[in-house]
Amino acid sequence: MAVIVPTNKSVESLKGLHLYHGDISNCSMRVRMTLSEKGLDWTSHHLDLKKKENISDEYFGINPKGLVPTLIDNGVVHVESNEIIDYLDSTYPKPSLRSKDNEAEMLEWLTLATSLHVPAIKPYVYATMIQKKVQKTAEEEEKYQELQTNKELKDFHSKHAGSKAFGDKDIAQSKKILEETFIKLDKTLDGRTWIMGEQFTLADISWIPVHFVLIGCGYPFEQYTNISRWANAFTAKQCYQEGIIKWCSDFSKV
Ligand SMILES: N[C@@H](CCC(=O)N[C@@H](CS)C(=O)NCC(=O)O)C(=O)O
Repeated sequence: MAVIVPTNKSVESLKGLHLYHGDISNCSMRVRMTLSEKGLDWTSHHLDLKKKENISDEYFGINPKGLVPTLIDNGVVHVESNEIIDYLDSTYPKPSLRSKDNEAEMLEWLTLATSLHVPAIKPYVYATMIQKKVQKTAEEEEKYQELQTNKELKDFHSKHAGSKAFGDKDIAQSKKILEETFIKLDKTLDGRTWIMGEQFTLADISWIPVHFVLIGCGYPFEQYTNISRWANAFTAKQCYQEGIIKWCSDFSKV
């Protein structure tokens, strides 16, 4: 459980569920979907990543990496989207989104989504789509350098700072990792409605935002027939409409 003791003490007095999140953020999407699926009331604190609203003393005092989402549950600060959805499911168990047959395998899908975020998902999205849209001004860059202490994120963002840009090498590396992952996901979904079988679980909630964002970036999912069928099944789900579409109707237009 990724619980943070915030330096921004103002959030410790918040009552109920509060979510700091971004409309276009795939990590925020999975938390919004989980809240929706469970019918939980929550207060929205929306941060526009394109306006760099996450780069502030106030927000780094809540989330030390300056990333969205952050969930506050009665003053307790939770970070890391896949840990947040696991926490929500344990704390608010109805309806259960935990695999009855194989919880360990379900949690492996969550861990995989977390571990591929910086090496594969984030670079693909930046390189193909958003690096220019989230380009920092000199002032924002200076503030980011002052606030950010995480080396992996500093290195990641230095690749598109100023006149620099992610290039073919970054895309090729991402594509290689994503291909291996989607071959595995497509095989898993063969003959199954959802990732864990007939039961809709946190594994589906963790991965559909990745699909939504990557397809918006032009990722060629047509070759993966089981993934495409699985993704189509989400359009009828309320949690998909409320967690993703309500906030970001089409990632290709962000
Ligand atoms: N491992 C983190 C990753 C969070 C993350 O990278 N969030 C992105 C949006 S999906 C973000 O805040 N980007 C802004 C930045 O990198 O400064 C999680 O799952 O919560």
